[in-house]
Amino acid sequence: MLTELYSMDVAQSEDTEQYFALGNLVRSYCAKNWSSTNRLYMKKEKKQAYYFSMEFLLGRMLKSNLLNLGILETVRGGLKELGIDLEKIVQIEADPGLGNGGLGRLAACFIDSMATCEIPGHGNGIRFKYGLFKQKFVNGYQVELPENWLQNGNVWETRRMNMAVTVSFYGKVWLEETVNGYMLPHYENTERVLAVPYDTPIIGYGNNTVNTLRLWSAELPAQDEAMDYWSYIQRRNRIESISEVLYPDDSNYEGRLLRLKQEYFFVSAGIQSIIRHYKKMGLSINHLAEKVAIHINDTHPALCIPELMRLLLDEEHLDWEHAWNITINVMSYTNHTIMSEALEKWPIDMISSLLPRVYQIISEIDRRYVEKMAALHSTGKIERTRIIEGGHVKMAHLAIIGSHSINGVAKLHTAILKEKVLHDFFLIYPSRFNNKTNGITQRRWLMLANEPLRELINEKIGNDWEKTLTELKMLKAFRNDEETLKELAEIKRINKAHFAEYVLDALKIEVDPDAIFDVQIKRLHAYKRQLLNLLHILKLYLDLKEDPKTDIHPRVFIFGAKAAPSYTYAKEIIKLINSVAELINHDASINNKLKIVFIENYGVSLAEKIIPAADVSEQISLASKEASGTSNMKLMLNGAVTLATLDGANVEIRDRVGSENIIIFGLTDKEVYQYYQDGSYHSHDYYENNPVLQRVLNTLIDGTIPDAETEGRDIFNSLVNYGDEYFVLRDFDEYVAAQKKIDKLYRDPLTWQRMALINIAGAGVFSSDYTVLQYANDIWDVAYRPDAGELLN
Ligand code: Z15
Repeated sequence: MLTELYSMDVAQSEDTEQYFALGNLVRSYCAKNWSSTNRLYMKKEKKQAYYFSMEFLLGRMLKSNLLNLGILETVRGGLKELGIDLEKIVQIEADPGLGNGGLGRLAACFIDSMATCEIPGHGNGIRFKYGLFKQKFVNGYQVELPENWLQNGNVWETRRMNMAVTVSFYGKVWLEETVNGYMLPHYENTERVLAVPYDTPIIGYGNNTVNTLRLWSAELPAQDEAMDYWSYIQRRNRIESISEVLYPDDSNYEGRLLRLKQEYFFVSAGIQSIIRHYKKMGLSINHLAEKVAIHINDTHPALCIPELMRLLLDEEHLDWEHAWNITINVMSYTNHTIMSEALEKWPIDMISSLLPRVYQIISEIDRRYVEKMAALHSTGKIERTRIIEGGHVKMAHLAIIGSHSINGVAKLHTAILKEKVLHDFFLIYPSRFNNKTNGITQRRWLMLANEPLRELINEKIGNDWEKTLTELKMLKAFRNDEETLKELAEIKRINKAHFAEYVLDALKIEVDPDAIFDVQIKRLHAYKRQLLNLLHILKLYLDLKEDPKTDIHPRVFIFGAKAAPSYTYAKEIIKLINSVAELINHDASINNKLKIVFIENYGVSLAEKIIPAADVSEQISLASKEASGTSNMKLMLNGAVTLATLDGANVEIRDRVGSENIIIFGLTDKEVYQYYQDGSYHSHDYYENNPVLQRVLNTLIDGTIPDAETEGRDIFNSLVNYGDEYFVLRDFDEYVAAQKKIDKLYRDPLTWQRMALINIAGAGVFSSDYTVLQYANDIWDVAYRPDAGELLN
């Protein structure tokens, strides 16, 4: 292979060539199964599920492909004989960061699990030229750099020019009656964009299934090349900008025109290609819903609904009622947040000028909704739930009205949707609402990221868990087996030492593998309360300054977090954490009892290093605000003990491991809603009445923390004087007490390792295999691996 590609042999080759040679080899190795999977789906006319998502946060694929193909060890051994270290060459691959955080990583876990569970299910999204920005710290401030992940090419993708479709924007549209009585649109002056698909094989684990992730790239259509040279260059740039860059906002809506273009671009391209494929099978469009399910991942692809309507009406000439029926049966929608700032609403002007025909259809959906509901519900409820309201198109309302299923991502989250955030809709469409608790793939997050743990588990209980993660419960039998608990401790110690090496190398910070590794890795957002973590660190610092003999077990606080570039407050928190790190890490009198490690550029590849080394998993969002969380699941699966509020999937983690094996603190969702109702939270009182907290907060403004005056002042004000929106001060005391408990538990190694073991044993239900099987069964009505069905009982 090396010879074919680069006319050189192994001895001459470098890592990069070796990586691409191996990548090409793997791709051709799975090519047969890829086409046979497609042929099988075609021949059997199997119903297909398409997961539409703005983001797919895949992570590197070489090792995961080798694992899923069952050739990881063979290849590792073969390379070793050639004197090549597999670990070294996998690092060459660019980490495709085509997502922001949880939502994008969930999509990546889902496509892995769909292939493994033999679900005919594919991803549809955008091939961004630039992924999520690369984060650097300069003087402690976040600086964003472009992530040019395609620079050295991408071995996994195949460009399929023959499957390109055209997507149209702008222009004028009017309806005219045709001879056979249809009202059909005429367009004038539209801007046409060529959508070119790049397909990536998604390889199932231990089977012959290879599904497809189809990512669209925007290009200038060929006929436009004939125009004036400079207009041509200009137009080409305009068009190519559509798939240029991923918007870096997580759970925060920014109403940019280019973002709306992106949304329509991959929706229209995806649906056109689905219909084209469907018709190739020679089936009537009337039966579309029997063969196609489309899933809308958050509201970003909600234009799927009017776009499918458009194609059914304008291209297939169905009547409205019939088209609407099909559309509802095809579409389903997942809600990922209750935070109001994340809810997408596009100004009417923007949608109607960019997408005139789609806007006509949205208005008609809205008109019919209001008309139909008038007889059944109060005007108040109808006004609150209609799609077009206050000069905007509300995308969540569109998604709900146009789908047969609406799900939340954890039990608590779904309950809050039904009872609070979407209560009106729940009264209107009770049977559409359901829960699908998130999950993670054990392939990437245990088998690949933590090989020593994988081996230990296999030694103890065999490897059935690799396909059926709930089998991990067998580990409980070892809860009092000292030898197993010691082995578990030894593995954790090895992983920590390994990570410590990385920290020393990358950040020049020395950390002790015998310290507690306390990890908070997730996007920087006020509701996730990295500040609560920081205030506790400051308290420990003050305790140690006052009395250097303060008896605490050494701790390394590990943070990984990117802030949206426009999110000033989040960026101030990053700077503050870095300044506190400066203060503490260089204070000799702290005597290495405290260290802060803020990892730069946190993403999938770094998560794979950090998670196996974690002792404590910080899941401390304000109750009701984190829809699910998924790092909580990855960390528990790797034997970390969770320190958590009763939020998102933390509640289900507690139910699995029992209250003795998780540390819970803080307000409940009910209490938070009670505070909202009676308006009785006054954060200033906590500052006034709690001397410890007051002393800690004063460090933000009294010069204790170097080089963070502005940030310290702003953050102090937000907490003390401007209401403390996320109840940080309210939960402070309980958090400190919970941390004390952690310290005490950790000092009793057997107790701690028993907790770790029970967490691993209880993580089985959080496999995304199980999650996608439930989607397949309850929502999409598509087939799955016959023996996987038992997971559903
Ligand atoms: C995102 O990553 C999530 C929600 C959003 O609305 C957006 Cl725009 C991005 C996250 C949730 O915050 C997290 O709790 C959840 O686990 C994840 O989606 C996957 O459902």
